[in-house]
Amino acid sequence: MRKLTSTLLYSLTGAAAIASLSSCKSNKQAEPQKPMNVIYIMSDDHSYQTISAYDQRYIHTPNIDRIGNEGVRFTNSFVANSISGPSRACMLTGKHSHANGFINNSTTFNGDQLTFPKVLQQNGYQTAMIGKWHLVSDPQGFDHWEILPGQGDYYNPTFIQMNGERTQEEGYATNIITDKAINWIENRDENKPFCMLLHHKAPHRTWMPDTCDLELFADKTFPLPENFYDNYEGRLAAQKQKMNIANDMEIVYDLKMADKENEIHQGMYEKWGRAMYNNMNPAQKAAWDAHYDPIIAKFKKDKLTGKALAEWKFQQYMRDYLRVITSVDRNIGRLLDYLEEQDLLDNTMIVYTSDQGFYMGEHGWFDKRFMYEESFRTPLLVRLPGGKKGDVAQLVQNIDYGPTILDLAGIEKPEEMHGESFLPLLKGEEAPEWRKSLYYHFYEYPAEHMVCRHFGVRTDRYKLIHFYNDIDSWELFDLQEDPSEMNNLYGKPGTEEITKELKAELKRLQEYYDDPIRKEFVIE
Ligand code: SGN
Ligand code: CA
Repeated sequence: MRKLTSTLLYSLTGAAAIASLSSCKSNKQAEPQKPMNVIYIMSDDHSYQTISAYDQRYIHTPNIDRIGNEGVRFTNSFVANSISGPSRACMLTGKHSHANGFINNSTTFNGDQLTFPKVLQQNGYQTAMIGKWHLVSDPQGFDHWEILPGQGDYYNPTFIQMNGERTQEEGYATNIITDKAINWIENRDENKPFCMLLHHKAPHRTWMPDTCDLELFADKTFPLPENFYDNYEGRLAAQKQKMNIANDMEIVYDLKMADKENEIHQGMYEKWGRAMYNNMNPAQKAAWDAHYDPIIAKFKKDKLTGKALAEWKFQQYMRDYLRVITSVDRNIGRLLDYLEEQDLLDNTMIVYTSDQGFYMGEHGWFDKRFMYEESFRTPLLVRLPGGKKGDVAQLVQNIDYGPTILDLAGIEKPEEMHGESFLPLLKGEEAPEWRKSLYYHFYEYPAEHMVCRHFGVRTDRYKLIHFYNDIDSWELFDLQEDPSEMNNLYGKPGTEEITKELKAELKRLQEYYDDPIRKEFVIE
C-alpha cells in the first residue's frame, strides 16, 4: 500500500488539518470548512425501478428522492458482482471479487484486508456499521457495530453485538435499524468526524411489509413488463435460470399464503414461510391475519392456474415489495429530519444505494445475479453539501465508493483499490479521463436460482458477456437498439467489428484488474 498522505492529519489539528489540506488541492471553489461526515445508506435488493427519482411507474419515494434532488443522481451506476456478500466486499475493499476473495455468498470475508472504514478510522474518523453485514467474519475497522446474523429477519430481529452477544429486539427491522443509527449519531464523540454505514435488510426476499403498510397498494394493478413472458430465445444461460416468478416464486413462502387449515402445500421453503409467521408476536399476527386471511381465502377459492396464476403472483409480489420500500422511504425521511434538526445536513455526505439491482418481473424474473441491466445496475443518489445538483452519466461502479469517501476525507487512494474516486463528478468538475467501460464477474454457480458463471464488459452502448463453467456461450447486446436485452447479436453478420473491439476491451480489463480467469480462459 502506498503511504497515505494524510496519516498525520488528526495528530495535527484535526478538522483544521483536513480543511487546509483540501483547500491546497484546488482553488476552483470554496472547500467546506468542517470535515465531512458520511452516512452511507444501503438497502438490500432495492431496484432503481422502484425509486421515483429513477422511475415513476410504481411508487413515490419522496425521502429517497430528496437525497438525489439535493445532490446527484447517477444514471449509470453499476455493481461488480450482483449478489449481496460479494457486492458488500467490493464496496468495502474497493476491489473486484477475485482480489478481495469474497466471490460468492458461501465465502468468508478476510476481514484483515484493507477496507475504506479501516483507513478512515486510522485517520481520525469515528466509524459505525449497523444492519445487514452478510460477510460471515466479524466487522473490522468500526468503533461500533451491530449486525444482523446472515440475512436477518424482518420481524423481531436478532442482532449480534460487538461483544458477540445476540439480542432479539421486538419490532420491524427497518424501524429498529434506523433507531439504532440515530441513537449512535446522538451519542457519538462530537469532536471527530464520523462515517456510518446503515445497511437495511429491506427489501430482500421475502418482502415482508411492516404491519402499518399492509393495506397500501391493495387496489393497485401493476402493468406487466413487456418481456414478462420472455422465452429466452438465443440466450442459453437465461434458459437455465430458476428465478422465474411463474415457476420459482413460492406461494406460501414468498407470497404469504400460510393458511391456518394447513391445506396449501407448495415449494421447498414452505416450512420457512410458516416459521416466519410463527416468529411474530400476537399483535403482529393479528394485523397480518387481518390483511392476508381474506386474500388466502380468495386464493383457495379461485384455484388459478397458468398465466392467471403467474400474473396473480406478479401482483402480490409487487404489492409486498412496494410496501417494504414505503417503510424504507419513511425511515430515511425520519433520519433526514433528525440530521436537519441536529444541523448535520451541511457537513454530512449522504449516500443512498443498494447492494445490487433487482428484477420487477422483467424477463419474468425476481432476484438478480445476471449482468443484464436490471441487476447489474444499482441506484446511486449522493447528497454532497456544496456539491453538484443534477445528473451524472459517467459509468460508476461500487468499487468506486471507498476511493470516493477517502478522497472526501482528504486521503489518497490506497494503490490496491481498483476503484476510482468520483468526488470530482460530485463536485461538478470535468473528468475527461473517466473510464469508458466496466468489468463484471459473477461466480455463484451451481447454486440457488442457477445463474451460470459469467464475466463481461459494458460500454455506454454495448455489452458483451461470456457464460462459462458447464456452458460456453457469448452474448452481445446493443443497448441503444435493444435496452431490454432480448436480442443476442453475438455471431450475427455485421457485428464482427464491434465484437472484436469488445473482446479486446474485455481482455484489457481482465489484465488491468489481474483477474486469474484470464489464465484459465483465453479470450480469442
Ligand atoms: C437467499 C434467498 C435467495 C437470494 C439469496 C441471495 N433465498 O438465499 O432468493 O438470491 O439469498 O440474496 S431465501 O430463501 O433465503 O430468501 S442476497 O441479496 O443476500 O445475495
Ligand atoms: Ca442483495
